[in-house]
Amino acid sequence: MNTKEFIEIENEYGAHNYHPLDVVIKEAKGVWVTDVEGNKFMDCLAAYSAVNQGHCHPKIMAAFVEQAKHVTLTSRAFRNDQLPLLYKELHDLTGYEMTLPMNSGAEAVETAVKTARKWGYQVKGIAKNKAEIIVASDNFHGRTTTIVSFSTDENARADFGPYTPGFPIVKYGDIDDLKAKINENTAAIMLEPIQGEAGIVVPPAGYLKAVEKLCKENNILFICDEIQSGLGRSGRLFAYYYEDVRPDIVIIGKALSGGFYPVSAVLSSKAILGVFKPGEHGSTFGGNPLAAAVARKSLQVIVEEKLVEKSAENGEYFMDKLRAIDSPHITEVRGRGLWIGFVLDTKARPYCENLMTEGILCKETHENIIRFAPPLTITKEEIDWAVERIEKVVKALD
Ligand code: IF1
Repeated sequence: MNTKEFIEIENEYGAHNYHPLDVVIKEAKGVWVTDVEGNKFMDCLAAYSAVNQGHCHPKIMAAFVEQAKHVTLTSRAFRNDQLPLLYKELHDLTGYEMTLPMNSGAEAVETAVKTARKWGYQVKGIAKNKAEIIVASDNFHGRTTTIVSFSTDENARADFGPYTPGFPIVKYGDIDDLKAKINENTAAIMLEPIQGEAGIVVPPAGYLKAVEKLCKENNILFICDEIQSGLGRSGRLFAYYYEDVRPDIVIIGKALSGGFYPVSAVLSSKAILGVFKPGEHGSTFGGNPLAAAVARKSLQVIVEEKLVEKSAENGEYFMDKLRAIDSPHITEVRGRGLWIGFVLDTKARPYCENLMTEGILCKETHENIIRFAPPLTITKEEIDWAVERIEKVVKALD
């Protein structure tokens, strides 16, 4: 079957909740993917940072296949021999005392929300059903009904009400707005330390530090959603490292599985995750041995292959080269690590379509921003290859 035939079937039988580029991928390895026609492309999206380790990483694949031969799912009614080791390794890597495992990112965000509310009632003493969790404008935390309730993006939110109450929204990066919205019912503030979907928006210097201080002063939990920004993408293990803060709760997902499987988790202290007693929260698949084995190997690959350091170094290299492209349509090149927002004064979609013709896959965010976020395994030579083509596409559209 060819590209056109696959697309026809997909359009006929699948819900149209996406508008993908018309490339039907059949194979992938490292930074490269191949479509059903045999065309090769560089992947500059990396499944929104889920494949930081590169596609089909051989070591993660081996762990996946090996574990699949033994046991894949026990449910949490019984124990398995992988989950305890994942817990320990996450503790050793991040310093957080405890982990609560889930599957999708949205489920982990929901878990953090439930944690903060329960903590608000049981530890802080907030009056019944009054707990508030402050979130930021232009946030992206997932797609459940509660999470879209506090989205400021009408596309993500419209016609999904009635909405879950209890989520005041503050302007991202504005510490005074946050100060004004804190009250005795505030249980937590939840932020992306760098906003992804908003267009790789880095907050003003000192913002996260000021948030942490306000949280400490007011007995409020500081929650960082590191689902997209974490595990090396930003050039640090976690993006919050840039301001030397220590969130009370960190949410991870995506690259936790190197793209093999949905694996997410909430990291926190014993005092905070201790609010959950048996039966109060869970998931059929969360913490299953296949997920745990894949996550263990995915973390090991990040450390062993120095992907965090590579992201920092090659991100600078990539960004410098992009900044050197001279075009009246480029308004800004920004980001951290291999997480780059290429801001245009015009629609980004035609650029993405032409980049695809040149052999580069990437995705616009909002109307006018292209994000470049390749697997962290990308080499300088591959970046040179990409920049040559990006420059060609930019010039052709000038
Ligand atoms: C889609 C965006 C990226 C996330 C953060 C939680 C989640 C995500 C910071 C939920 C998910 C994904 C979802 C995916 C596209 C993608 C995305 F454009 F929508 F915003 F990456 F930028 N927190 N982000 O970025 O995790 O439940 O999806 O596992 O919805 O199409 P999930």
